[in-house]
Amino acid sequence: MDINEKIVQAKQRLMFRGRGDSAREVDVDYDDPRVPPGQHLVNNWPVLDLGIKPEVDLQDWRLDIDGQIEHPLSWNWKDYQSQSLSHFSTDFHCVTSWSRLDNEWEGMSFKHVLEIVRPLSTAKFVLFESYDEYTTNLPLSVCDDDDVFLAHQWNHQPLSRDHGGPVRMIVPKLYAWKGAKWIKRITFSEHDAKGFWEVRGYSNTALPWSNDRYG
Ligand SMILES: Nc1nc2c(c(=O)[nH]1)N[C@H]1C(S)=C(S)[C@@H](COP(=O)(O)O)O[C@H]1N2
Ligand SMILES: [Mo]
Repeated sequence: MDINEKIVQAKQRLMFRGRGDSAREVDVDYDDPRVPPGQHLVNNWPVLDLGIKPEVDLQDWRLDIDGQIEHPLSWNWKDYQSQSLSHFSTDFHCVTSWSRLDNEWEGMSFKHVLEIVRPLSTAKFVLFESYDEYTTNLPLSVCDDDDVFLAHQWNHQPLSRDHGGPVRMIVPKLYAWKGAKWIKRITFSEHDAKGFWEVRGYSNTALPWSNDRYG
């Protein structure tokens, strides 16, 4: 599996293009209080990845959760499905400037994950790893929120491979790169470790409402 460096560089250019540049104001929808600064609405759902869309059969799919927790685990598809699953309706903000409102999801609340694995008091950060070798990182305090979840259905259909199926993370309050598609492993840690885009100049905090795009 090779990450497509051209795609990586093109995405970096897109992200940095807007830095301090008033020309981007044309994209701002001032009338919609749900659209963060510098974002515009789309009706479609663009696909963003590193040039790899891993194909993970349900019978091979595993989600490992490990690190500073009382109960490390490895869920297969049946284990995942037997957990308590919920519905979510959330907005989606990509740092390349598009936003998509009112997505309907089914998935597993991250609070439920935390109840099962029980982080130790030393756990302060969470690292997410994907089947395409993508990574992204978050403070545990940010993941421990009612609207953070693992998603396996979007608008009442199984989450497509393009969008990160079988299962991806969704963190609605942050730019979408913080939501790992094709999720494979979640590791709780004492220390922060930057993920794929965070080491390439994206913000470590990724707050759309603060226009917080670069690190
Ligand atoms: N595994 C993985 N997750 C990923 C990415 C990726 O390249 N690989 N790209 C991120 C970025 S930059 C964005 S904007 C969203 C895009 O999700 P979408 O393709 O479903 O719109 O996924 C995020 N999660
Ligand atoms: Mo993105």
